[in-house]
Amino acid sequence: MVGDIVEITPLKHNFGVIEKLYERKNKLIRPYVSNIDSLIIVIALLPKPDLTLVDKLIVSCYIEKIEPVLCFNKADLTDQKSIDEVFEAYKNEMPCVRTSTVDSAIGLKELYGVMKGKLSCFAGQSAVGKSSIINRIIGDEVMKVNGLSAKAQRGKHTTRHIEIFDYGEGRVVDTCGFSLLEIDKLKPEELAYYYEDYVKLLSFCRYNNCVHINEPDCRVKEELAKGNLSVERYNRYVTIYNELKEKQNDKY
Ligand SMILES: Nc1nc2c(ncn2[C@@H]2O[C@H](COP(=O)(O)OP(=O)(O)OP(=O)(O)O)[C@@H](O)[C@H]2O)c(=O)[nH]1
Ligand SMILES: [Mg+2]
Ligand SMILES: [Zn+2]
Repeated sequence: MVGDIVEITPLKHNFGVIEKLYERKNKLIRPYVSNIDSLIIVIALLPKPDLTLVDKLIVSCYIEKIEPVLCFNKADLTDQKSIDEVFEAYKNEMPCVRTSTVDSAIGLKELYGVMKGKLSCFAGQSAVGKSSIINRIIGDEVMKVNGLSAKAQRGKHTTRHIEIFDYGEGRVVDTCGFSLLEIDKLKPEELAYYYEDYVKLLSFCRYNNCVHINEPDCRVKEELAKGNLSVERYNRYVTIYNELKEKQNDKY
């Protein structure tokens, strides 16, 4: 896996043999990387953000003990208010940065700050601008970039390989865009433990194993009704819960 720490015996012509693979501190299947410190989840106005995908990536990060960062790129095309609306549900939990790789390069300094001294991996849908940001960070056109297909408003899957770059103050991995993700090895009733706000409220729910969906006297539902939690993110939580439930039912 890209990110693996190995011992090799060098052979001729830039070939080598892997002799030993060191234990991985974490790994993700999508993107397919190991040993990363933070995952920078990139969204943009176009392609239309799939926030369920974002939420699944965040859960995967927490499972693997990776720090998630939310990055809203192409900020030059969006007003601050629309970006803040998306950030609202995440900003207490993780760094949320708006960026642009064009014109005056909004937010890139802030992003550098978050990435400093770490191995950061970029992830997200095709054409949100992952490779464009990495080119700005490296200060060179190390990765090819490409536009959206005009008709479908979807990405063209320009990046087709995963590569680590060392830029002096840290290391960064570019990855291929994707739009589907399944969370492995998670029981539906475990999902709520990966939502910080829900964990904080659990002790106030009537049942100590409350999954905050159909149980009576659920504090999460009360806070939702009061407008203290994001209803959109909660609805996506229920979607992911149901997906995990279906997967579980398929198994037995
Ligand atoms: N307006 C605007 N366009 C941007 C910005 N960043 C990237 N783009 C454009 O968005 C398109 C996609 O950029 P890429 O960097 O190739 O996107 P990617 O996320 O690496 O895509 P894949 O490799 O397919 O996963 C290109 O046409 C870029 O020029 C930005 O900040 N503002
Ligand atoms: Mg790319
Ligand atoms: Zn509850």
